Formats: sequence, structure tokens, C-alpha cells
Amino acid sequence: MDGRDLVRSVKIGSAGAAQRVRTVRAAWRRRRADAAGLPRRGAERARVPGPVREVEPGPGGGVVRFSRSELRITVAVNGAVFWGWDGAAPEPSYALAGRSPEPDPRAVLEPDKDGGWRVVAERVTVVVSRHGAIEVLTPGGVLLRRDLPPRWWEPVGGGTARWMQRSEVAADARFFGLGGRASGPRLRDGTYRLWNTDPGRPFGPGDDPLYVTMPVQLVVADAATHLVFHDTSWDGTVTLREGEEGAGSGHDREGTSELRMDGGPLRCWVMVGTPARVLLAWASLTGAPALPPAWALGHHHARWGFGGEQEVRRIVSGYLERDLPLDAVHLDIDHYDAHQVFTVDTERFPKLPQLAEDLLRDGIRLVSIVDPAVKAEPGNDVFDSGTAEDVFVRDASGQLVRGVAWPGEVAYPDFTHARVRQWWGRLYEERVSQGFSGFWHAVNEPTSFTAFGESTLPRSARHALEGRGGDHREAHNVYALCMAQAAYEALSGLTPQERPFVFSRSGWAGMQRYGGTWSGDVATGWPGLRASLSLILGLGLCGVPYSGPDVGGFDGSPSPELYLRWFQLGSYLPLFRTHASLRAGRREPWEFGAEVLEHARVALVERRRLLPYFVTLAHLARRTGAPYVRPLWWAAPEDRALRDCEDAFLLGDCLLVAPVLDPGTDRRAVQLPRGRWYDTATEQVHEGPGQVLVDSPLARVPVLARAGAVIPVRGEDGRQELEVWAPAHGRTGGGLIVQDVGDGRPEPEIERYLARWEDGRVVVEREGEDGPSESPHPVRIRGLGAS
Ligand code: NBV
Repeated sequence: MDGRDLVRSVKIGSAGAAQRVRTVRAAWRRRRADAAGLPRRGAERARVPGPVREVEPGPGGGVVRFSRSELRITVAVNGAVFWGWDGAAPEPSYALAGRSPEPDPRAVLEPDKDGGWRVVAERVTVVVSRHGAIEVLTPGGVLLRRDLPPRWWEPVGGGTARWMQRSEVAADARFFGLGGRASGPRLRDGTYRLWNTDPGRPFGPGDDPLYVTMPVQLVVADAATHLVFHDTSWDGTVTLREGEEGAGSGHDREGTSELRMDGGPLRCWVMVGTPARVLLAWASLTGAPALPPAWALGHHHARWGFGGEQEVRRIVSGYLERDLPLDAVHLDIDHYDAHQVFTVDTERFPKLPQLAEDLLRDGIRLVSIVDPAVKAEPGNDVFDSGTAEDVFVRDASGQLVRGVAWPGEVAYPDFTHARVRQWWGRLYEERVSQGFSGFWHAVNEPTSFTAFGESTLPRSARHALEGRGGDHREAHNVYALCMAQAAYEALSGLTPQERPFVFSRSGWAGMQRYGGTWSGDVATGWPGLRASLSLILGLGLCGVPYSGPDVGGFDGSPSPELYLRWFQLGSYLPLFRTHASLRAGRREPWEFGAEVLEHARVALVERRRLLPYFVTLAHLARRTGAPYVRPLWWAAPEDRALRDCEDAFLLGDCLLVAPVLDPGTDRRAVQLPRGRWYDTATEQVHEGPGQVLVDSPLARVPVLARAGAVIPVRGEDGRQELEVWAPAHGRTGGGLIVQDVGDGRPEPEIERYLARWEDGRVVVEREGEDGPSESPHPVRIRGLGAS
């Protein structure tokens, strides 16, 4: 038992002696199941591809045969390159949205020097050496990535091979991504694990892995940005080492990435270009991010342990009486009957549909937590129905896998089966009839409390994997993704007039198709605040644009200052939600004194004013894959100072937010991208690129607007207005706006605006097919006082 296990067992112990006994029993059961159900690791044989033997050109590339492996390589029409070793094809894949893209007929396999081969396409050149190294180059011939020949270790008696892939990148390259990481967003030297994990306690920047891991790397270098996705859901690690320019005797040392996987196909996708182009290709491959309903872009208040309906009403009144905007209230597992999913404790919540209706009258939605584990006890309706339909995960000998979660001993639906997803989806009917409008998936790594060893299902547990059959080693990382799919698809049918709102603690590549995620149980403290920004930025770069932290942190009691700074940061993130643990202190904005309340009100009111901008960003994310929250280098990846900047972000194209992440900060440095920027509070002008000092009093965090920005905002009368920041003299500006047309699914058009100087004043016009026209929305020009 290591230190972490001890902490966990003590914690579980405090939840009751019976539960503790269950965790010990479950841990032994898991150990026994794996001993019997997993192949023993015996002698292994190492293998490399060997020399090239022959090639077979095909559409978009072809097959290169080596003496001990074969490589299939295809450039797709969206510019993405696929390659798979040992005959691995793009499908089946949990990450891909539908079928893999068509091959680009113009990309052909042709001989290269030294007996190698290459595929030249419009946006990328791929060179395969005669021993199986693969180089990815820009169209101009600059090397972005070199994958050395892979290496496999095969069990002598047959079975799944482990493998390793070492890659080199430019000396100036920086790594991002790998899902939600607390110590980023720039991923420093170290080993990152690819296994979705509940850390078992509130986490900070040093904790890894966390709930959402993904074999998705975004590499930003002078020559270009590229995204690499190794499409395999097995456990593994990525060891990164940044390069160094002029290292040693004046020579550059390249950066390296070493991927080691316990099994699964060795196949990958690579996309090259600008960050925006790369994320567009990624979204076209893995699916457009689901569009949240507009209310989900407002403010949410959650809590584990509201206790009952009266307390929910009291909190809501607290918001209403103080005229503080509130859009959603989340009910945690304490509203269930004895923690059992899809039930309600009718003593504490006697009339939930009535409560939901009353809240809705004030424009407030109810969101329900949904945990995947089902109490394994006859008499529990969900368990009985699931047993009748044979939906639960079994072990290799056919026994039900029993884990431990909040309701006690539990069974886990096998979401990797379409039939099970449909069964699960039907259960949301009960939630909808209770009045819930949104769904918050938790503990779905999946987590099983344990006295020792891993806090998840046995690796030998069997899964359908869409009929292919396999075990938890392959299914673990896609478990939550499949659960989200079940909910999203069911809700699309159950409430067709509304866009589904699902966000999930765990997930994998492609999860954005079904919704978003959140930080999970981030530790209360200044390091936790920083970790939450790192997570949100990293997830956005992996294609998951909608997420946010537990504002105030999950545990303990933040100081008023920390609470306020977290609140201010949260108000500029896609999911803006206060949430805390059962045992944590209060999180309502009025619980921290009059000064904090006043400043929190400013943040809430500003969020509501910016709602049309958030709606625009959500629509643009769906159409382009671009996250709402972007690192500063997004539009200028060649600016190395921006690549290293981790304490500020761009909110869409128009705003730069510089949150306060340290105590006692009333002034902070901000690294600016090129161009003119206005401090939105003072209208003071700053010229980038470079670093400037800006005021960051307790009342607000610095937000800068890009000169020329056209930002849709909600006017005081509730109507849409355009806030336009004057372009620099002699320059033009502009922006895109997407207006929501209700929470259904019609496709609104993208409105384009242009801002320019004419006769000493700024003119803003809407661009249309028939030329420019007057803006249909009132326009307010700001920043005119600047020289
Ligand atoms: O359901 C209770 C909590 C929840 O508040 C939190 O957001 C989840 O991440 N849940 C985890 C289980 C308990 C954690 C100690």
C-alpha cells in the first residue's frame, strides 16, 4: 500500500466501516480476477520493421512492406496524414466521427533518395526511410517531426505486443495537449501517463494523470504547428523532453517524445499548418464540438450537499434578492435516494418537478449529476432492468464485476455496446421527467473505491467493444466517452426541441461530439487556480472547447481573495460554475464579505453582457474546432515569448484575459501579441508585441481588447449591441457574429462585420453578398480617445 492508497482508505474508512470492508473485498476480487483473466507476461521477442522490401501505391499513398512489418500510409482530403503499422487501418476507432476521410487522389507514393519513399501532398510531405523512420515536413521542406522506426515486444506465446515510438521535433518546439493536465499548458520535461484516473483527492499542479487523458500532442514550432494523434486507447506513457537551441557546442538539440504503449494498434494521424488549420482538421476528423444550449454559457451554481429543496431555494433566493445573474443549479449525488443513480430522495426533495418548474420561471435550469455505477442489489430498478438486459461488465469467467462506489457495491454498464448505450439512454427519461435540463457525468473513469491497487475495474474485465470483444485494458479510456455518447444520443430524441447539455469528468479523443468536461476536484489554493487554467487551455487544444473549473476549488475554504480571483477567471471560461465538496466551506458570492460580493457582481454582470460573444464563440467552435479559450500564441505561433506564456489567454479573436493567479497582485505583467490592444477598463492603449504592466486591482482582472475588434454584447435593454474597439489609424478591423435562434438546432448564419476609418470616424458595416450595409445592431465605438 503506498501513501496515496493509505489516504484513500482512510477517507473511505471515514465513510463507514461497512464501506471499508467492501473496498478491501473488491480489491482482492480485482487482484484475483486479473491473475486468472490476464495473460501472464512471459518471455518477449523484440521486433523492428527491418529493411524495406516492396511498395504498393494506392489512393493517397500506399503500403510500404518491410521485412518484419508493413506500413500503410494515406493522405486524406482534409490534409491529415494517416499511417498504421502491421496493417493497422484508421477504423475501427472511438475517436473518429463516422468514417475516415477520403484519400487525396493527388497524393502519390514515389521513390525518395537512399531507397526510401515519400508522399508529397499540398500541405505536407511525408518521407519513409528504408528502415521505417518517418519524417513529416512542411511543403517548403522544413522537418517538423521524425519518428524513428518503431519497436515492438511480442509475447513469445502470442498475444498483445507492447510498443514504443520515439520521435524528434525541432529544438524550438513546445509541447501541449495530452488531454487535461494540471501542470501545463506547456508540457515540461517528464513522463505523462495515458490512463484516465481519479486522483482520489483534490489535485494540484503536481498530480498526473487526471480524469481526461488523450494521446493527442500539439507541437508548436517556428516552422509550423502540428497535431499528432496516436489512435490507441490502451494504457501508456509519453515522455517529453524539450529541445534546446545552441545546446552544447553551439548545436541545437532536438526535442523528443517517446510513446510507450501496453498494446493496441500502432497508428497515428498527423495534421500540419497554423493552429487554427490544425484544429479545423482535427474537428473534421473527430467531430464538431456539440453546441451547448445558450443558458449553459451563463453562470452555474453547484454544491455537493445542498441537503434539500429548502436549501436550494434559499441559495436561489440569495441570487435573486441580490439581483445576481444565475442560469443553472446543479444537484449532486446527495439528492439521490441513498446515492443510487436515477432516483430521488423524496424526503429531501419531495417535489422535484415543481422545484424545477419554479426555478425555470426565473430562467434557472436544473442540472443532475449522473454516476455510471449502479447499486448491485436486486430491488434496485436500474439494476434489475440492467440485469434482465445483460448490460453489466463481467469478468473473464462470466461473473458480474462488482466494484464499490457511493451506493455501496455496484455494477458497471458496458457502454462499449450499442445496445447498452440505448438502454442507459432510456434512463434519462426519468431525469427529464424530474425536470432536469442538463447532465453532469462524474466518477466515470470509471472509478471503484479500493483499499489498495488501482481505483478502477479489473483490467481483465470483459467489454463488448462494439462486438469485437476485448478487455478493460482497451475499454478503460473510452468508457466515459461511450457514456457521453449514450446520454447525448438519447437526449437528442427525448428533448428534440433543446440541444443536449452533457459534460463529463472523464473522456477521450472525440468527446467534444457529445459535450464538454470540467476540472474535476481541483484543490482549493493558489496552485489549484493555476492548474484549472492549465487544464482548460490543454483540453481546448485537444479539441474539447467547453470546460471550466470548480470556482473556489473543490475542498476547504478559499480566502476571500482567492475565491474572488477564481470567480473572475471562471467568468471568462466557457463553463462558469461554482462547486464544492460536502465538507467544504461556502461558495456563494455573498459569503465572503461586502467587497467580494461587489466585485463578484461585476464579474457576473460582465459575463451576462458578454453572453452573445460566448454564443458566437460556441457556434464558431462547432464550425471550426477553434476553442473559445486559446493560448496567446494561437494567432502568432512564431512569437516564442508567447509560446512560453501560461498566465493569460485569448477569449476568441477579440479579447485577451490576464487573470490574477497570485495573491496580493494589484499590477501584473502581460505578454502582448503584436498589434494594438486596449485595456477595456481604462481604454489605455498598449502596442504589442512585448510585455506591459497593467493594473489588476481586486475589483477586476485585466482584459484587453484587440484594436478593430467587433464584439457582440447584450445591451442594457437586453438587445444585442456591437462593441467596437477603434482600429489603429489607417487600419481596418472586423469580426464574426453568430446569433443564437433559440436552444434548438437550426443553423444560424454567420454575420460578418468590417470596421474602418472614414473621414476621421470609425464606420462599422455588415458585409453581405450584395456589398456592405448598415449594422442592424446598435454600435458603440470605444477607444476613440487613444492617439
Ligand atoms: O458526487 C460527489 C463528488 C462531486 O461533487 C465531484 O464534482 C466529483 O468530481 N464526486 C466527485 C465524488 C466524491 C469525491 C470525493
